[in-house]
Amino acid sequence: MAPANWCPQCQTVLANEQVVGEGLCERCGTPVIRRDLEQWFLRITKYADELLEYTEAEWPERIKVMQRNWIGRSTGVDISFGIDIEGVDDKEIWVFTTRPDTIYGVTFFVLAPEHPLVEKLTTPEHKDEVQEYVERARSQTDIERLSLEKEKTGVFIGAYAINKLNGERVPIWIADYVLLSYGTGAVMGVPGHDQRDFEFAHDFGLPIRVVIAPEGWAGEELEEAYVDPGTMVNSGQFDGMPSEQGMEAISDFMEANSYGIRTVRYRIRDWLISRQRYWGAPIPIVYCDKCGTVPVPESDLPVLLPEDAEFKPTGESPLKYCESFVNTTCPGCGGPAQRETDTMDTFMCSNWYFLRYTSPGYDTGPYDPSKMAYWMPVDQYTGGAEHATMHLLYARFFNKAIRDLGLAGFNEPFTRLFNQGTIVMERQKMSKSRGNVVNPDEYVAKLGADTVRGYLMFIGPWDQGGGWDDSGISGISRWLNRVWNLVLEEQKSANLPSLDGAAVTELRRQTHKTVKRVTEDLEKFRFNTMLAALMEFTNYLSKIKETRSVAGEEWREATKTLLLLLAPSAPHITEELWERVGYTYSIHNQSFPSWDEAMVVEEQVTLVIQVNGKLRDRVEVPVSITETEARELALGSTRVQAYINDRKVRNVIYVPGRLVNVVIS
Ligand code: ANZ
Ligand code: ZN
Repeated sequence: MAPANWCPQCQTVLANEQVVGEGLCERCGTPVIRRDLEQWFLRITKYADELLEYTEAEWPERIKVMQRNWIGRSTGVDISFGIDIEGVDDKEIWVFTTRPDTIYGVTFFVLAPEHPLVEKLTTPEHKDEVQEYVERARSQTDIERLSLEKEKTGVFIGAYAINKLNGERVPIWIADYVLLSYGTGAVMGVPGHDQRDFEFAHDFGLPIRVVIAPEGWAGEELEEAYVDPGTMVNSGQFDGMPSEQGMEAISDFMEANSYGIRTVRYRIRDWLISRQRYWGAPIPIVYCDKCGTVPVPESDLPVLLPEDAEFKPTGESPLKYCESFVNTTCPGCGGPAQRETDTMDTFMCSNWYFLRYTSPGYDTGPYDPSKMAYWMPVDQYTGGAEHATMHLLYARFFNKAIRDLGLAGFNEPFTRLFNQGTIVMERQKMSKSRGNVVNPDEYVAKLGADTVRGYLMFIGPWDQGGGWDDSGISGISRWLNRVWNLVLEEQKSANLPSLDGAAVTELRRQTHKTVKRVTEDLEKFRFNTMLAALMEFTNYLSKIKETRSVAGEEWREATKTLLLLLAPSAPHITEELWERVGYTYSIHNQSFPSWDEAMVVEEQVTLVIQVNGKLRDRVEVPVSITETEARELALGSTRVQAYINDRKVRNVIYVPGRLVNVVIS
């Protein structure tokens, strides 16, 4: 953590005078935005590349895409342009481009209106117009400014830039579609091959030159920018090259002549964590007249918020005028000193709260390192997708930073991430203002917590959510009542045939199959299909209980398994049943049932394959084989093939689970 005094692009630490004013990084020419010295930043940019990799994190693709876009890595070239104006010391301006192959197509040059060079380069006769434009641009958001739909605006500042590749002089404009905060805050205008530049040139009558020819191009004018690869034209010694190759050749050429540097740029900026408000963890820094900016030593951590702060309607943080908090002694020299009164962004705490869960009572540090090593990383993290680029990215960064400080032995905080869906009401998000909020407490009071919980699991795939429906929840309630009766009720009829032979085998098979389905669904968070499997199993057992005597051990085993499988979903009712049936407390301390793979293999049947009604082959297939699979199997059989030879297949008749008859001419 540090006040931002490094270049956001090349990470070079800047000289102090550079930070105080607006300036350009001496090493890479990036504008260094003037920042309030009291703002604190975390250097997330240092981890940008590592954050693009998810080798140890099994995360949903769309979250990874959102994070990657947020980080916004682009490879390209920083190119130096000369400046043609008397009396200016800066003899060059740098641009960042991802398309060095288009360098011969530059017909103008654009600076962000706030670029530090604008004032120096604007010629006297353009001053007023430029100043007015800069004011207007400052009042817009980046999103407004970058919008493709927006009409292009801009003004010429009277100066010229020199393209060092061909010596051409091009006019320098300012326009709000160029942002100060990205790249070098400057763009080489290539209207032939960039749509924004195309529109700009079109609106202001600037020349549009084709330097990457589309296939079959015969010199005609373009109707819009041609942005794909092509053949280089109007590009001096590079003419005739495929543009992808030209990209490398031109980059090499510029690097060899020291006016281009291959570079990687990121959209992500360092994380500003300073907040001017009371809530949030205090930033543990002390300012001393003698020693300067001094970190609070570890032995004095944590710095706690004062409880006697007064809240006044001043718009300022109450910490600023809370003397008991502000005034302290310097950890360096023992003299009087003042505390930092900014607090940290609350995302700072959500970076690591789960580490504290591993040892909540530990009082000599944030967490017990051995407990942390045992429990972390988090195996399964569930949260909303709205946190994709804030909390979830910050937490990954924080983890990597503490790892590098030797405080964590793992690379990613959350091994597996799952985004839960939303429960909606009549296709609308529940909200107080719409008055469509379901209050779960009422349903818990009426139908029980297990029912509400079960219904939420059953309502739809966990990552998609679903629509709340009162008849759906009563379905769950009825099912749980049936489970209750199934396990406890006496059989109605006393003289039913006993459960034996094939029926027992089948019961065991169904039990093992259910264990397998439930276990696999549970691991994949497919709670809705898991409950469906348990419902099917309940139905199956109910039928047996109606037709067979269930006095035997096999039945007891089957219902015991049902309870164990249901326990995570309906913890209360299963605990109660567990006790009533006579097992020892508690059901939640039992091992989860396991299955025998041999018991779950599908039953096989023999499929007869005929050609024109005559038996030609037999194959063993699972009973669940589909018609398409059966047909393919029959037609693929080598024996059948021998009969078909080059004759035409006229028809394929399928009798489910029994035969396939191939009719040939
Ligand atoms: C010339 C050029 C020619 C460009 C061409 C593109 C196509 P990404 O991919 O997002 O990194 N650019 C650079 N700095 C900018 C700024 N501060 N504000 C607005 N636009 C900026 O975008 C890189 C491209 O965005 C750069 O490549 C530059 O336009 C523009 F046929 O340079 B290009
Ligand atoms: Zn001091």
